[in-house]
Amino acid sequence: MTAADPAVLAAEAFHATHGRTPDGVWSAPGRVNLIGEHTDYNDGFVLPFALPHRIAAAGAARDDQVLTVSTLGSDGRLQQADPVTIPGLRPGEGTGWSAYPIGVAWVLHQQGVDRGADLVLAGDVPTGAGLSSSAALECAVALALLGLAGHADPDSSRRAEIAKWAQRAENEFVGVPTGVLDQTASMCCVSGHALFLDVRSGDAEQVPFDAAAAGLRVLVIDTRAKHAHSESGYGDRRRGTERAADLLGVKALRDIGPRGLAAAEHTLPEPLRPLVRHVVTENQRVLEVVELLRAGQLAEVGPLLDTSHDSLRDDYQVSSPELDLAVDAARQAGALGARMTGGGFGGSAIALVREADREEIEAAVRARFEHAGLRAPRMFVAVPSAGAGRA
Ligand code: GAF
Repeated sequence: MTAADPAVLAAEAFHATHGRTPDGVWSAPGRVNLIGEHTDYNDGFVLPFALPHRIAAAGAARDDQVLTVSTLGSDGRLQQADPVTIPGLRPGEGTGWSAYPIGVAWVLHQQGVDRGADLVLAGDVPTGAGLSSSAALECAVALALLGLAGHADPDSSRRAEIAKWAQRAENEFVGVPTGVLDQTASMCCVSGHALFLDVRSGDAEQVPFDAAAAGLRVLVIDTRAKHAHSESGYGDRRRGTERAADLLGVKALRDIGPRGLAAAEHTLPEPLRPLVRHVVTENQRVLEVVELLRAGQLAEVGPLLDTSHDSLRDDYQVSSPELDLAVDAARQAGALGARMTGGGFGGSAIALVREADREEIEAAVRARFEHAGLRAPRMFVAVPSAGAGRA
């Protein structure tokens, strides 16, 4: 642990706010999705891994049912949300960041967990970068509230359930219609592995993913273009795929396999066809990447990342000029493959690169952004890290 460790920062900020040490500190990571984008809400396959970047929640139990939450901003200032009484909460309460922790308390109350708590949050997951800072916050708060109410550290099936509660907080309390990818990654990933999740069945496999041992790196390129219009764009795509599934008479697009794609497209109205094409082909790409990882053929994954990005750009239309530039620059400079990661409309791309080429690729991406008159992107190597837990 270093002084800049979110768990240390949260504990120190808790002490400064409440004049005592917290009863505990829980933290949860952001994620990169290696592949499987916009497949989760179609009952499909995803393959994320956790980042070392985390949100920590330092907390102490209260004797009443009041929740207080503060967050330490990147400027070092604490922002405090208005205290709320957990049993009286209604969706729509809380503004901005505070709706997320309050939403988690609302869901937990429905599960019979309503002990009041004082929480102080701190973290280093970049916000608005498509790296799941919201899910990290939700999962850290969920673990903190459960822990403070006397619940033991969750086992793996309970972790998947907590991820669904965190998703409900986001969907039903905050009002953002996301799938369960980000929360499951934050709760269930383990260090050194990518998580192969079948969203429909809930089956999960920890697939060893040690890029460094293969002389490779996953480079994250945060374009620093925030997800403009992401919420309406995301909801539109989601509704489009649900309508397509309805018209095709299936529960979800997961039920359309690659062999059924041509027939499915034929029966759908023109605007829905590319959405279906993306989801069906993306699910297939996830399965192929998992096979390659199981076989230790990491470098072979590159072309599938490329096709995934092209499908998200051309068929699903959730990329952005900045993401396309990052992907194109990385590919041109020798990346084995590159794609946007997360919901899109801004945020981050990932590039699979040989370690020997990494600095050159980073320089090339930086130069292309500068030439285009864009803010310098933030880049770092993503190492598959641990999921949520008590610090
Ligand atoms: C966002 C959502 F939160 C996820 O549920 C997922 O749909 C992703 O976009 C796209 O794959 O991160």
